[in-house]
Amino acid sequence: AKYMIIDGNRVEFNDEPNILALVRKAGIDLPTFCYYSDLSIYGACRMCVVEDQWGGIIASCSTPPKDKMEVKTNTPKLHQHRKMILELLLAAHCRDCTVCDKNGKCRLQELAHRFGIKSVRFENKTEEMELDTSSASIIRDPGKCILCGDCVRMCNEIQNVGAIDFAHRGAKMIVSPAFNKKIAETNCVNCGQCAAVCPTAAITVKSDLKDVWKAIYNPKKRVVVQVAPAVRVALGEEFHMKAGENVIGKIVAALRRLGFDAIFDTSVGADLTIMEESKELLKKLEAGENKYPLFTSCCPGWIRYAETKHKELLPYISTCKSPMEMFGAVIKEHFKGLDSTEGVETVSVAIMPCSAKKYEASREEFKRNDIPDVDYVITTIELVKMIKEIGIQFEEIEPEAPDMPFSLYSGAGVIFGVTGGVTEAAVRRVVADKSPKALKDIEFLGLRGMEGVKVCELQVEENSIVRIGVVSGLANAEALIEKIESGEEHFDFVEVMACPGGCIAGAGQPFSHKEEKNARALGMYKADKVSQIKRCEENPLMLSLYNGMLKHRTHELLHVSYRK
Ligand code: HC0
Ligand code: SF4
Repeated sequence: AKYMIIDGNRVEFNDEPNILALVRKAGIDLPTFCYYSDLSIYGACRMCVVEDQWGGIIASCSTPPKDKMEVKTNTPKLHQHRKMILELLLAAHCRDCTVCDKNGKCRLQELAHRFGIKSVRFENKTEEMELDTSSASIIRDPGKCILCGDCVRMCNEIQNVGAIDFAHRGAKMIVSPAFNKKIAETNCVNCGQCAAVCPTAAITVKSDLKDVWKAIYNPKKRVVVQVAPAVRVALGEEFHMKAGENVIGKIVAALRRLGFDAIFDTSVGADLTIMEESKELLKKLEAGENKYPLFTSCCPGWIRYAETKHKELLPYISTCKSPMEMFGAVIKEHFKGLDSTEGVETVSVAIMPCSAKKYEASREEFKRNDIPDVDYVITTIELVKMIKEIGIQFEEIEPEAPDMPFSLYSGAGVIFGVTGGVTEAAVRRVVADKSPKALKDIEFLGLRGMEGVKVCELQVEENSIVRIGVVSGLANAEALIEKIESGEEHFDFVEVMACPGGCIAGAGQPFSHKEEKNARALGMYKADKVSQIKRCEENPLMLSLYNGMLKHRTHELLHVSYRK
């Protein structure tokens, strides 16, 4: 086997892409800002340097391992070098840590602490830079940028959006939208993936906590909350629990203690979505060959991408509102009568793993009589902050169930939170065979797994094969769209989620690497496994909704048109 000598120890390698990966394999957590394993290597931060056997300093992230090469990670030269970089960064950085959104989570703060930096030898050159608060979902604070470029590469390479880039040269260099525009004036799709990889608070997800607290403390408001599928498998990570552990019962209990008046699960909305979307799919299959598939509509980042880059696809995107917005409309309708008799006003809050949901909730299409169906969206991380602020001992709290009358949901609704889940839920609905064996077969169709592109075929009736594409990450979506438009590939149904891996990897979730994301995905499927209801149509709540509130109002309450 090939090997390197790292700090005197032999470390074997085969397909590790760079020395940094090997160093980490050797159990050394080399400090870095800009190395994020899913992105291309940029080598900007120079923190991950190592010394070779001739005393040369090399960036370990951008150097491939070489057989029998010797490096050291801990020498006086390296120590000085890293301290110097940190001090230079700190000299150019805002140091209002105590009031920073990333306080306690900032990589610069963490490394300054790790290196015991007590003072900075250079003059503080921080300039007051204007915040960009134009977006409904993210805030840019260029004064806190350390130019690692992770956000730029995320937005370009993974999301194919290119809303932000480096501007100016030398000391004036910043990351910003082209022509100094505000982020809301660009093609930004609000996915927040830039914020998810930002090591500092240069890009953060906007917070709506103030408004939510205000509503909770107002006795004239009935504050109703829904919790998205993916939140349950990630929130525990912030309380020393394992990634993927399903903590929905604890979340419900915590929400009650926080003062929410009624607590529901967005998976109910997901069941509604499949009831509607499967109708569209069957209609489409009946109508026969079409160049374009039916695209899913539940991801607001994807909707925005289609609106800005692929208007021609809009007629082929499902008219279903997202589960959040369907359920939002149902919730507002449900409490309407009670509100007027009790003299209160229902405020609808959604807890989402996603930053784009904030933008979705603010869209005009989701207002009826000028009132949004979902008033506030807060992220998983914002909910963590609420729980910590009040001091609820999350690890100790006993699980509780959501409220009537919307307390039932299917496992199919829960798996919406992971890439391929929406499709699997739809497939369970449209196949005629409802046996346990058929359910198992669907599990192995190829819809599961964290790959960014999945293709599979499904036999619905004797001689009809349905071709399905599942993509996550918008660059993957773009590649698939190109194949569809050129006629190279044909699909009947395509699921698109903007975030790589689906909602479990949304920008509102705790910071994660591949391992956590994989564990969260497994957690979603485990939640389905233990649920007694496997298909949306088996959820008794659907029957009562369709015979009641939705009887003549599915179009009004559950569908939307983006074709402006
Ligand atoms: Fe998702 Fe959803 S699955 S988008 O990822 O469809 O955010 O979790 O809530 O709406 O259900 C996010 C997650 C949702 C919606 C659902 C869908
Ligand atoms: Fe790019 Fe998404 Fe960030 Fe917008 S939110 S700048 S689209 S990465």
